[in-house]
Amino acid sequence: MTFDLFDDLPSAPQAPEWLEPGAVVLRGFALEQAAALLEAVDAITAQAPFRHLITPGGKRMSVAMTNCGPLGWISDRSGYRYGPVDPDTGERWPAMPPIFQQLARDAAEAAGYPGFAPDACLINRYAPGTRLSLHQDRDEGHYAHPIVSVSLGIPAMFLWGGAERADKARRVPLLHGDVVVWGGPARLRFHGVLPLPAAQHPLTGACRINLTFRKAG
Ligand code: MD3
Ligand code: FE
Repeated sequence: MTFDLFDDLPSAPQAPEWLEPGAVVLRGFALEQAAALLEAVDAITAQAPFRHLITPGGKRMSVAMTNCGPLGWISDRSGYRYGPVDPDTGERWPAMPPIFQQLARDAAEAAGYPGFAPDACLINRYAPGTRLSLHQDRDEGHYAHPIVSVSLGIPAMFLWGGAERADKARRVPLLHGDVVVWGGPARLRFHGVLPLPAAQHPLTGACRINLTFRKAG
């Protein structure tokens, strides 16, 4: 097990941690590929830059987002949806790199969902102070497929709620290299991210990148 100056925490793959049936944290699952994943993010954002989307209610999201793969998640005054084209460039979203597809497939399989073939990868960028308020992911056609999320860079405190917005939420720290798989009964849980504390990571600087893989089409 190795420790570093930045977080004093183990940086090695761990045994699966089940949050509840259908939701499992695979600590360190993406550590080995982290640098390659971040290089691929740089190539994607050169084609489809990070942007702050506007919610249907007219608010600017504090998380900066972009996408890769056949479908991308977008929000504007007319609503939330998935679409094949980046509204900022008029071009299709960049292709999903093979290392993304393989990691999503491997993580889903490790959580009991073999054969996961996502068609959408939302890339979220958090700076210190960025938050994501409690919400459900309900814009995908297929709740039968899991969602795979990959955390890179500085740590975040994830909020894991219940079936109702008012249900008490648990706090789950998500660190560089952690992968979470959400499926079955956990798929429609309310969830969010607390405002990020200031921190530095050697690979990302003062930022957190989260990849979420979905079957949206
Ligand atoms: C639980 N992103 O993009 S990833 C999102 O850290 C989103 O960027 C957060 O919530 C982030 O929609 C959390 C973990 C996650 C993703 C999807 C879920 C948790 C989930 C879907 C259902 C339940
Ligand atoms: Fe979400």
